[in-house]
Amino acid sequence: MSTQTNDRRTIDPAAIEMLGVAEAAQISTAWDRYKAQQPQCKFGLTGVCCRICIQGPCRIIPNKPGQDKGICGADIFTIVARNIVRYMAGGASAHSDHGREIAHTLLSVAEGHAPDYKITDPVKLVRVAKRIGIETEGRDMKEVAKDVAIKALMDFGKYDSNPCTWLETTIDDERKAKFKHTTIAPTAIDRAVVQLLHQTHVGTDADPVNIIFGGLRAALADYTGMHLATDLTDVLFGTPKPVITEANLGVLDPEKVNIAVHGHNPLLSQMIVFAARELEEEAKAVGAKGINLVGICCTGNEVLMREGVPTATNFGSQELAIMTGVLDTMIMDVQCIAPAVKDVCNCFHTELISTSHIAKVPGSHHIAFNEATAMEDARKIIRYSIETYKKRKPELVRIPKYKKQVVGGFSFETLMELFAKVNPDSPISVLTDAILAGEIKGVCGFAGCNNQKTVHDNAHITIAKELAKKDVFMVTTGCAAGAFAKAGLLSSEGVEAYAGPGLKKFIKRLEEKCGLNAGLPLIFHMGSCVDNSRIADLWTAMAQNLNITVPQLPFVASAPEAMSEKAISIGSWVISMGIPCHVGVMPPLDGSELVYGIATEIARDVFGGYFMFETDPEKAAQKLIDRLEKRAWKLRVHRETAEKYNSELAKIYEG
Ligand code: BF8
Ligand code: SF4
Repeated sequence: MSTQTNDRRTIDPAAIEMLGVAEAAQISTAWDRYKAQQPQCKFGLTGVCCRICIQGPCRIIPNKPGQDKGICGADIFTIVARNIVRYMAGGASAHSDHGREIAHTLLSVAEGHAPDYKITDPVKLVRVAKRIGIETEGRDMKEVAKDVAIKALMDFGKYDSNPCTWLETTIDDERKAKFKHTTIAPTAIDRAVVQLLHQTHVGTDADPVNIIFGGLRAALADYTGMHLATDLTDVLFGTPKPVITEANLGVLDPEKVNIAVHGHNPLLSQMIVFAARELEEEAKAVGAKGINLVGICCTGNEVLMREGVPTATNFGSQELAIMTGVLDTMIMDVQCIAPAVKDVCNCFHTELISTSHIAKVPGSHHIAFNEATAMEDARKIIRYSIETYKKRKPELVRIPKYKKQVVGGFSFETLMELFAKVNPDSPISVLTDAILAGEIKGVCGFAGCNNQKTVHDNAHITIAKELAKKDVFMVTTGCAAGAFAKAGLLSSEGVEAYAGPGLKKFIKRLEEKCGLNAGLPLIFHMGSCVDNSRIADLWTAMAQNLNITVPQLPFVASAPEAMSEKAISIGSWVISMGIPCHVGVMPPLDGSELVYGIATEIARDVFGGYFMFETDPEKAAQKLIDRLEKRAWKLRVHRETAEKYNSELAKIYEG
C-alpha cells in the first residue's frame, strides 16, 4: 500500500508517469519505502555501529566517556574501517563469482561439456592467451581456451605468492611496483576475500590503515575477477561492436510477448536471446506479433552491447517496468534484483522467473539454468513466457511513450578501431593528442547505480551535461549507462544538445570516418559493471601512450548514484589505480575523521587516486573538471619543459 503521495524523486519521464500509476493503484515502490525508513539510524549512516560479534551491536558516541569504544575496546576508527572494507569483500565476491562462472563455462566448452556455447571470438582468445603467457602458435583453439580458462580459475585459488595473472598482465609497471610496495596485490581472489573477513573478525586487526589496505587487496581482487569476466565473456559471445538500439519503457511492445532479462550474468541472458529468436513462431501461434526482449541492469547491458537488445530501465525504476502491464516475464539471474519486484508482479499477470540456485525470491517460479543444458533451459523460459502472455490483462496495460535512441557497443577494441580510422598508426593518440592540444579536457568514466538517497538519474545527467559543456570525453558502464541511455545522451542527440565546441569537434571528426548508420553518442557505452575493466584498459593505454603514470593522466571517475557493495569495491580499486573518483552518496565512513581522511587525502599521497564525496551534482561536476584541468595543465607544462630542455627529469612529477 502506498503510504503517501509520491513526490516524484526522479527525472526520468517514464518513471514519473509510472509513479502516478503506482500511486493510483496504491502499489508500494522503493520511493515509498525509502520515505518510510526515514529517519535512518545515524550510527549506521556514519559507520559507527559495530555488529561484528554478538556482544554488539556497539554504537559509538565519540568523546562520551564509556561509550567512545565498543565492548571489546574497539575504537571508532577500527569500527568504521572494518565496516567499510566488508562492503569491499561483498563486492569482490559478487563480481568475481560471476567471473568464475564464465571461466568454468569456457573450460566446459574446451572440454566438450557445454554444447550450446562456443568460442565466438578466437581473435580475442589469442590476444588474451598471449597476454597471460599461453602458447597459441599452431594450437587448436579449444586447447588454448582450456589453458586460458584454467589460468583464470587459478587466479581464484592459486597458492603461490605471485600477484593474480589478470591483475599483473593488465596494469603498467609503475602500478605493479606500487601494489607490490604497498602489499595490496592479491595472490588469489578467494584468499583476498577470506583473509579480509579474517582480518576484520573480532579481536584480529584493530589498525585502521592496515584494515583499509586489506580492503584494497580485496578491491584489486574485484578488479581481477571482473577483468577476467570481461575477457572470457568476449571470447564466448564476441567482443562488442557498435550497435544501434533504444532505451526506456517505450521499448515495450503491446503486441509482442515482452520478456525482461534482469541481473548480471550473460551466460543466461545471451542464451535467452538465441532461444527468443528461435521460438518467434511459437509466440505468433498464440496471437502475439513476436517476442520482444528487453534488458534491465547489467545483464541488460551485456545483451545491449553484443546484440542490440533495448534497455527498459535501470536499477532504480525496475519495479515500474512491471506496472506497464505488458511485461510477461521478468527473468532474474543474480545481483541487484529488488525482492519487491515479486510484490509488484502479484498485482499484474507478470511472472518472476528465478534461475540461479543462489538467487531465489519467495513466490517466484524457478527454472534452474545449467550450462550443460543451457538452450533447453532457455527454451523452457521462453515457452513459459509465451504461456504467461496469454494471461495478460488488457485493462491494466499502460506503456509510457518515452524512448530514446542508443548507440552503444564500445568495447575497448571497438574504440581503438574507431580511433584507428583517424590515426591508423597510433589509434590511442587520437584521444591523447586531443587532450594535449586542449581540444578536450580529459576523460571521465561514469559507473554505478541508482540510490534512493538521490533523485533518480538526476546526478548522472546533471554531472554529464556539465562535463560535456566543458569538453570532457565520457565513457560509461552499468546503471549510469542506463540513465544516460534513457536521457538521450548515448546518441548524437546528446552531442547536438550538450557538447562543448571542443568535444563536438572531436566526436564529429570520428563520426565522419566511422561509417555507422547513426551519429556517434555524447557518451560511449562500454558495458556492464564488470566491464569497468574496459575503462581501466583505456586509462592504462592512454598513460602508456603519453609515457606517464596513471596518476598523472587527466582521467577521473564518477559514481554519482552509487548504491551497492560492488560500487564501493570498484571505487576502491579505481583510486588504487591512481584515478580521482567522485561518489555522489556519502558512504558510512564519516564517523571517523581518520578513515575519512585516509579515503580522501592519504590515498592521494600513497596511490595518486582518492575519493571525492560530493552529494551536490553541480559542485561534483566542478570538482571533476578542476581535477582534469589541473592534471591536463601539468601534463602540458611538463611536456613542454621536457622538450625545451631535452630533460627526462621534467617528466617526473606528481599528478
Ligand atoms: O552491477 S550499476 S545497481 S545493476 S551494482 Fe547494480 Fe549498481 Fe546497477 Fe550492475 Ni553495477
Ligand atoms: Fe562490539 Fe567489539 Fe563485538 Fe564490535 S567486535 S560488536 S565493537 S564487542
